[in-house]
This record gives sequence, C-alpha cells and structure tokens, in this order.
Amino acid sequence: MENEHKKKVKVPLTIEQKIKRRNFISFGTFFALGGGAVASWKWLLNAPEETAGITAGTRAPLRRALNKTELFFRNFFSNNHLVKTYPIEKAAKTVRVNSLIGIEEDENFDIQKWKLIIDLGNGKTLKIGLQEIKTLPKTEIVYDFKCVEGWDQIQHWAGVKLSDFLLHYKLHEQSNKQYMGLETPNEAYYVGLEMESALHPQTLLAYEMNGVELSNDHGAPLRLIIPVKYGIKNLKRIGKMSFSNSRPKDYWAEQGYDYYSGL
Ligand SMILES: Nc1nc2c(c(=O)[nH]1)N[C@H]1C(S)=C(S)[C@@H](COP(=O)(O)O)O[C@H]1N2
Ligand SMILES: [Mo]
Repeated sequence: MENEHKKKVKVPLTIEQKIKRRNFISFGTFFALGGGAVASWKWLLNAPEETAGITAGTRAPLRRALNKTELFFRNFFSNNHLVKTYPIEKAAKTVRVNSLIGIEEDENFDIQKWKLIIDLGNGKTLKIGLQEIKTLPKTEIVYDFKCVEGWDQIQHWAGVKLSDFLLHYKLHEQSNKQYMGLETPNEAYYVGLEMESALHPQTLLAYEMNGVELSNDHGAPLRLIIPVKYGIKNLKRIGKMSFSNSRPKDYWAEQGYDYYSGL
C-alpha cells in the first residue's frame, strides 16, 4: 500500500540525508507489517535524545526518552492503519473546492514572498521557502478525500511527507510535543492536530494536485493533506506551524465540531 506512493528525489541528497533516509527506510521495512512507519520514525527521532541523556549522565532526559518509547509502541498498535489508496486514473479531474476561509479575504497575500514559518517554541522561528521544500523527497497519494458536509472525492496530491519534513529540519524536540498547530498567513483559519496524526505516513505538506502546482483555491502554495482526518483539518495555504502540549485553537472545534475529526 505504502509502495503505491511514488517517491521522486529531485535533487541529490547530502550524505547525511542519505544515511538518515536509509536508516529510516530500513527500520520502516523492519516494521512493515502494520504500517510501522510512525513508530520507526519516532524511534529514530528519539534515538539521539536517549544517547545524549546517557553521555551527559543525566537521568531525566533518558527517562523522558524511555517514556516516549513506551508511547510509540502504544501508538504503533492504535494508530497504524493506512487509508485506502487508488490508482491515479481514478482521481477526479475537476476537484471540488470547498470553503476558502483565510484565502479569499486575504487580499494582501503575496505568493512570491511566502515562506512557511515554523515557530520553534523558544522564541525563535524558521522560515522556509517553497523551492527548498520541493528539494525534499516527493510523495504522492490518491485517496478518497472526505468532507464532514457529506461529500467525498478521489483526489491526487503530492508533496513532502510531514514526518520527512520534520526529520529533515531536525525538529525533534518540537515533534515530541503532543500537538501541532497550523494557521493561514492571515490567521483566519487554523487547526490543531495530535502529533500522531501529523506524523502518520500518509500526511503530506502538499504543493501539487493532479501533477500541477496548487491553485489558490486549493491552498497555494502549500497545504496540509491529512487522509486520516476529515477535510476540515486539511488546512489550505499554511502560513505558520507551531507545537504544543495543549490543544492548539481549532476553527471548526470552536464552532462545535469534533476536535479530533478523525476517520
Ligand atoms: N484555509 C482554509 N483551509 C481549509 C478550509 C478553509 O475554509 N480555509 N476548508 C476546509 C474544508 S471544510 C475542506 S472540506 C477542505 C476542502 O479542500 P478543497 O477546497 O481543496 O477541496 O479544505 C479545508 N481547508
Ligand atoms: Mo469540509
């Protein structure tokens, strides 16, 4: 199932990236029966932290790492399903556009100046342009997108796996938080996600639909595609990403929809 998502490496990776990727893939293979990619990724993510704890001789970080490991294995059994995927020919040619909060009313938005802002949580931010994001391994998915309003459509998206992205930018500490928050550049639309769903192997930061770059209506230049959730969580035009241990604000949860909105 996972194999159906074609990966294309557009730009040669550095040695460090290659090693990381190889470790990631081999450990992923080890856990292949059960979609262990989340568990393996988290394992990799935490390995350095545990080592640091040992070498520094401090027990607290080590204990924290062990607790996290325990958490991964719980998640491994509870959150290991993959959403059904389809052949590319099944994907809709005319893709439905739903609501445009944070997009249509943002007249000041300048796509040329856009950068993804990562709130590192220590008062610092990271700003990443689209061209840089496009150099990361590309993953495609064709699946049945479902909106809570009662429609669904088989759609074809491509981008970088959110887990690959976090790993590449060494956002280890941030990814150990319980939640990820995303919002549009004008902060009008925002969602909160449990980290397990954000790290799900089918969750993408998408910049293409049907093989071409995203239109504004579908969230240009970069949107979230999170197949384990209803459409409302698939935030279009991401401006900022943040991390926390408390639930980030969520536009539709504020209107009474289920915060989790999982499938
Ligand atoms: N910025 C933003 N993202 C959004 C929305 C929105 O209004 N604004 N609507 C959500 C809802 S309810 C759905 S069903 C999907 C629809 O995505 P589409 O318009 O690309 O089909 O986007 C989600 N992401
Ligand atoms: Mo929706």
